[in-house]
Amino acid sequence: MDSKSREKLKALNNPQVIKIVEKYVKLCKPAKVTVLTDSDEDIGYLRQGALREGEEAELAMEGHTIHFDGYDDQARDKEHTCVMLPKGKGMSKAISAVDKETGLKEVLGLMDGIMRGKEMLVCFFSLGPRDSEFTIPALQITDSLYVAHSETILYRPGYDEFKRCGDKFFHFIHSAGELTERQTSKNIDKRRVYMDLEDERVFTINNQYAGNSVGLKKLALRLGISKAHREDWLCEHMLVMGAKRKGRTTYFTGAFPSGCGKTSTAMIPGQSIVGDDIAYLRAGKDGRCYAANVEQGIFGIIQDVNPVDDPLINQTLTSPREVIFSNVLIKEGRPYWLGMKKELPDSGMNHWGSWKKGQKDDSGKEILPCHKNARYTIRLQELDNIDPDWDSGVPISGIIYGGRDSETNPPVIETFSWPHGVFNGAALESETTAQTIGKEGQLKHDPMANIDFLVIPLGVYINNHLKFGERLDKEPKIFATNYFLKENGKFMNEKVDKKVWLMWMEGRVHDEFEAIETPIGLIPKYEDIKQLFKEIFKREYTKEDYEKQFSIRVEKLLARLDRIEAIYKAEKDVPELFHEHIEQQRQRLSAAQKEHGKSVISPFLFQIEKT
Ligand code: OXD
Ligand code: MN
Repeated sequence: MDSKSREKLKALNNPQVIKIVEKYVKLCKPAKVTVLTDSDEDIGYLRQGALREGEEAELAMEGHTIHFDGYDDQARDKEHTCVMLPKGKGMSKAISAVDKETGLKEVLGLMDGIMRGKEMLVCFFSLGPRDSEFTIPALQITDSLYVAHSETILYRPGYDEFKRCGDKFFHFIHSAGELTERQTSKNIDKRRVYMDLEDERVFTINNQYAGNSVGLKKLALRLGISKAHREDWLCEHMLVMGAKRKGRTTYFTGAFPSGCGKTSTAMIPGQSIVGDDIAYLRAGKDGRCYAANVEQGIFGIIQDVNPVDDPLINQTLTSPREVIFSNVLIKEGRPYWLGMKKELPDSGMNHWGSWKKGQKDDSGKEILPCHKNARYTIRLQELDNIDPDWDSGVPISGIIYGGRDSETNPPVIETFSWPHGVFNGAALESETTAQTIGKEGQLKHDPMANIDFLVIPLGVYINNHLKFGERLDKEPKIFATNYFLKENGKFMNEKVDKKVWLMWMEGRVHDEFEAIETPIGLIPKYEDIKQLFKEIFKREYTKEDYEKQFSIRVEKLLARLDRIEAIYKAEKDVPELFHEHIEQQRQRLSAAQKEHGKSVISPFLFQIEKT
């Protein structure tokens, strides 16, 4: 460590930071240790370093760089991401866990000497707005210049927070491990992401894909869930946005599984974005729910970003500014991706290496020009639609739960109450996507779109949501959306239609639309939706469209309830209220089926809600 770095550490006057740094220098044995502050010079050092060492390369457009992860390191590795459980502690079936003693021994063993010949970077960030009730300082130690560079884009600088936080901070130790000549992680078989909730730290090694490596993202989300549980607030996989109608801004949060429309909801044209991925929710002194974006940037899926479907992001990614592209196709210094609505070149550099159309991988599978989980990394500040209050907690009026569901739920419903809304979120099912390793298109239970990140038992997590509502004087309304309903294999809605559902939800918050009461919740009236389609898109929305999309599919809904019930029956500590909601929903559905003598019931057969 040079004298400059030493000074920077000393100036923090934080013995716990020094202790941690010393510990991992000793264990990981880097050739050099560099400490970074929030200065432009230090931030520039990381970007320049990533280019110099080949973890990134410059592209033709100013400020744009490309980073590749290894061919087998393109998504979150659920299997090797584990909570280290102290003896005697239990965990839900869906959450991978390893005995703490065994896990620590294994991972610390793998970390011995893992940074040999490399530079260790010591960086300081703030999760959530700085110097606020939301702030969680985070110390990142990594040997990847790309990881550290990404974090300077995605997270608020936090060096000064460490002068006042004492030992209350999260810490993350990452190593990409040995690298190939392409600067990608070599020892994928030894990839591990191990979380220690008691000491609020995560070890992650032999990986580079940001969902595994960038400590402050999905790893901090997990530590946050555990901390929120202890302190009675909520840490959620949620966007935060301002919906704009009639000259007012109404804030919503929304939880959607990865790759299911979260970023595009936060980016609906004409609205404002606070955050697109992770939010902290707290009860304010005034009895309202406040949400803050944990991040200051977007690590977004690039597939299908094009001038029609995502005009704002498209414009941002095709003009000069700081952008890291990852795992796209590069030809003559230009990035190409799936769904960009441009013809892709037949060859170039991609996540495989030097690629040509028709190229097969070692297992004989044809390699796409660009990975489906290819990404871009940008600062929110680069967006014209950033909300003026993005850097503080905003009051939330609505919460949206949305899954990828081709055959069951209608495009939008309002739940009956906070507990009914929690029940809905807890029953969320969604088809799997390319954002985690494994098969796509499998229906999976994903409560609050947070199952991949839960580190507390499911029943406890659901109960925390119920209790949170009780602490509020004015709970947000809870809605459920489904953008992915299909008929004969074709989507029933256009991607942009989500704006209509949002405007309806906004209107409901302000008591401006009547709603129809169905067994599963309140749905819009045909006339209101027709009017919104006309106003927003000048498009005709027919009675047939409405009837197909908003029919109540009783049999499918009952089958879903059975699946959900079976999952929660196997869990401990599930609140009784949750089971009551399952039973009530079942009875309402069965009664409607009997009354109408059909298993698919037209929305026109239900009545307007009595107020
Ligand atoms: C993400 C994810 O990157 O959830 O946000 O995978
Ligand atoms: Mn996410």
